Amino acid sequence: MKIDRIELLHLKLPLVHFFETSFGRVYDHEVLIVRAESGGIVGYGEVPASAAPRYSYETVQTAWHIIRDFLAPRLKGQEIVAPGPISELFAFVRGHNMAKAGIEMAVLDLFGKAQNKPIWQILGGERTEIPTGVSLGIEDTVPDLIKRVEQALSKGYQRIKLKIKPRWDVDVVAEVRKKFPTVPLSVDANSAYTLSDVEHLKKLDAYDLMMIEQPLSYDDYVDHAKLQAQIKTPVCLDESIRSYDDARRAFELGSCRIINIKQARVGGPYSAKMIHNVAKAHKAPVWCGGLLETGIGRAHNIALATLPNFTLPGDISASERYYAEDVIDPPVTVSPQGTILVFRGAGIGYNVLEKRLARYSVRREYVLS
Ligand code: OSB
Ligand code: MG
Repeated sequence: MKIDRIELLHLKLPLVHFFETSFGRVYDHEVLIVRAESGGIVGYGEVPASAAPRYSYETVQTAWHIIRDFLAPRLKGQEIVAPGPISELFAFVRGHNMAKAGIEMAVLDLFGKAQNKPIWQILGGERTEIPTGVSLGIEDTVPDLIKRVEQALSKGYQRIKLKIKPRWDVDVVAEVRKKFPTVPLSVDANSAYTLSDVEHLKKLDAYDLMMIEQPLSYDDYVDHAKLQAQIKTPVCLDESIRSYDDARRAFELGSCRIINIKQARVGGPYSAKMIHNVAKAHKAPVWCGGLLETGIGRAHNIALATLPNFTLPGDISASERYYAEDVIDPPVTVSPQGTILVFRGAGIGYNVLEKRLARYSVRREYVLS
């Protein structure tokens, strides 16, 4: 298969509710949609990079630059013989995993549609229904947060993840745990702490948390290993794991017991699958994280989460939690049991609403034609 054209769309979508992490509050989200065409078929991928380099150094602007000036030209005239990692093709660009992932997702969708198969089957997934949870941001008050937890539980979500930061952590978790004694609960610090906080973080061990996600620096393995040795709560790494080798290093050092896999962060669905495999070899469970994706990235995440070692509920929530109008039809919904039924259709299995892409686009351009 040859890629005839690639169009990039920069979308800006208002969130139904602001989202606050240890690095700040956002009211809308910016992403790139990669629209790749081959022989009249259209494949879609997503770069959920956001406007500012907070979670990652990548932004929608850096991804635009990297795709337009380096990655897309590399695809010109290139025969892609099978769905799979296109990482070798892009290895000449260091880093910029989100930009690479957006293209790999679009190519996978193209192959799925060409072969009339859902992308999860091409990836080797097995699940027809995936368990799911929700990630709840920092609120102005604890009662506000408790209300959000109640809402999420009434929708069926199987586990609640709370964003924490210094001064919004142990006391907040204590109150939530008191109100919901048996709910599967986890916390995510997005690198808000250092090893000097060990004594404070140890207090979280009292609340039966499934895990603490990325408590320390975004590029660290050594301090996380020291922390894991001193706390009972399993450490889960998110930001620190960008590749198969990162995952291997983390397991060798004892830096974590769980990995949050985001295909955008690790360079695409096939790198994500390799990390899934190395975790499985270490008998460590994984789950599928999210970056506030539109329905396009969300569909790719659902596909990834059908792989067998995605045994923990992920951060793949219903479209309505993020956006009043998603760009896919039907929107992603969550069952009262807290599961998402895996799509049956070819490729990403959802119809992409081109009119909505147009409505939310602030810029679009053919980067390969
Ligand atoms: O650390 O998992 C994270 C959102 C934006 C940036 C980082 C993270 C998150 C989430 C939300 O936790 C996941 C989602 O619901 O898409
Ligand atoms: Mg995280």
